[in-house]
Amino acid sequence: MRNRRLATVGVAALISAAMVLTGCGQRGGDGGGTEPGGGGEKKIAKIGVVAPLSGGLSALGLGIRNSVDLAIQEANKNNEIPGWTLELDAKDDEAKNDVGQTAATSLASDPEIIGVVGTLNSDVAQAVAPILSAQKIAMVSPANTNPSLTRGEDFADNPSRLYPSYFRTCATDDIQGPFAAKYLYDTAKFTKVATVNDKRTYGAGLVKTFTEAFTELGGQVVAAETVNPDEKDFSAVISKIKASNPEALYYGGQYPEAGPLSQQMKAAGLNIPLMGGDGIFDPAFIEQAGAKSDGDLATSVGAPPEDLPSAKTFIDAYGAAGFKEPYAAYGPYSYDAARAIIEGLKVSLKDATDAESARQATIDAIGKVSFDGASGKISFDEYGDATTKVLTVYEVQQQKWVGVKTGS
Ligand code: ABU
Repeated sequence: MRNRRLATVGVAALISAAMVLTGCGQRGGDGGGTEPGGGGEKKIAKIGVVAPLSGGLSALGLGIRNSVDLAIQEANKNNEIPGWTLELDAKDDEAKNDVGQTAATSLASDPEIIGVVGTLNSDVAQAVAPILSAQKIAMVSPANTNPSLTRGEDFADNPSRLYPSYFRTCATDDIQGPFAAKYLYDTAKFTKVATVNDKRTYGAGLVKTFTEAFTELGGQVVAAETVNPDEKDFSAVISKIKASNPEALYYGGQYPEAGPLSQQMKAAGLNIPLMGGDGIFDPAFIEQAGAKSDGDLATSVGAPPEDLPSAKTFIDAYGAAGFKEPYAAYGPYSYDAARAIIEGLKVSLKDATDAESARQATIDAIGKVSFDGASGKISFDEYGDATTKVLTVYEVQQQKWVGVKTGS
């Protein structure tokens, strides 16, 4: 009899071990505490990240990943979702649509994935969002600013939500472009500008909204040029722009191209400020643009985090966590994106047996969140857009980005 009981205990232990090894959704938790019926075992829900973790834009992508990691570590430590352990699964999209698509497909095939923070790039999001949406996986971007992702191509006149599982914590380019236009026209008093965009969804869309607002204010766009993403020699486009005699250049794209463009403009004698959007707001822009970049400008999402009382806890915790890379432009927004998912999970996982069956309830709960985040108040409108829309103009002063105007 005693031997039979020992054998039964042994088989149970083997099954339990096999479930752990085959990833059947329960592992020993690290948050402590025995849950009713859980026997001390915790179920697993994973939050994915899709962002550029390598390549030219990795300064932004690694800040996104680390900030999500911090939110997950804190939620586990504080046992915020009793009975569950949250895990991070970060995938590199290399800022490329096809790589992002592969990353999203891999995440979507994992039943433990319940939400994803990302992407950085709006066009990568156009490839990723349909895949995650089809599997009812919530996606919260801290950085996609192209308005069509939430409100469709006709976002101004006939908005229509494209992906029911897509949300974002940042402001959008239909606000960012006009915000920059108003600064150049009203504050800097420039009436003639040239524009250049990198032909990608974000860059082309940003220049369009800038141009509409700048001309409406009474300004003139004296040259409108494009460059190819990854281009590094801008001599031809600089010659064309120089001939049109602009007072500033507005660039739609990101810092790996904007930095060298600014450097080459000044070297060619075109000593005018280059202004861009959040895609150029990183110290890497200044490093590449060089000593003559003082006076260049960028808008970025939110108020400067170091001026925000709400961001102080995040900044301190990020420092204490010992990440190698800075949180960069989207740190507070990425932390808030992960927090929005975690707030949703507090509702959706409460009585759930597994992560996969709680996906729709998670999307529904994220749509209703309202909390004070690192970047400010976090909630979403009926399209999945952030209800708080704050932007800041930064200027390069003595080789550092300095906030010069914040508004909404
Ligand atoms: N918002 C800047 C990051 C790039 C993008 O939206 O494509």
